[in-house]
Amino acid sequence: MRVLSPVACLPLVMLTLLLPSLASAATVTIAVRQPDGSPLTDGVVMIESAAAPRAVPRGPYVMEQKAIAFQPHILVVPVGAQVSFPNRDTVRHHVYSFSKAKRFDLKLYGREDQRSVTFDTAGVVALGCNIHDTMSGFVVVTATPLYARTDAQGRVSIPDVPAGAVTLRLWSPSIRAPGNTLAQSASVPASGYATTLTIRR
Ligand SMILES: [Cu+2]
Repeated sequence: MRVLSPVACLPLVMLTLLLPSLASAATVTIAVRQPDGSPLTDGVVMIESAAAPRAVPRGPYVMEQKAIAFQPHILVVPVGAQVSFPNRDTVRHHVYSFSKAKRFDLKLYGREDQRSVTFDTAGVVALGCNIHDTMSGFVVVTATPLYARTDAQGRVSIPDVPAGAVTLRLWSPSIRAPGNTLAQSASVPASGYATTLTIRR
């Protein structure tokens, strides 16, 4: 019988310690449908799991003012992210928010001028411009690193979700519910999880 030396055993022990955490991470796939069955393309899906680490900002995060509009219309960032607000227009903008998650006011500034704001509380921050009433945008600030925007088919695929109990949270400005949010609990098996969320009228 061959006896393993303590040195040869060491990698095995390390592998055993690593395996459970690798094996229990699953991919969650969600299709989001509007009441008429068409895909919801401006949704943000966030998965809350007690076993997930806290989201870490990896910027740069940019919300432009371009052609008298916020671009992108919706920006998702982790808590603590610093977002710059460059003005790409020839006119001046005055960006503000009255949202609970972040109140701020960037006084009139002109072309290629830049201001930045740090978002330190999770929640949805609605943006407006004091000069242009039609300008509307959102910064969605998330504490969980497990998030994604729905694509053109209304789908998200989120890897590395710890197996076990989670809360699926869906936000979209078009959802007519408190906080424009729908929440649902789910149990994610290690083999992966797929579901369809349909927004009620
Ligand atoms: Cu403006």
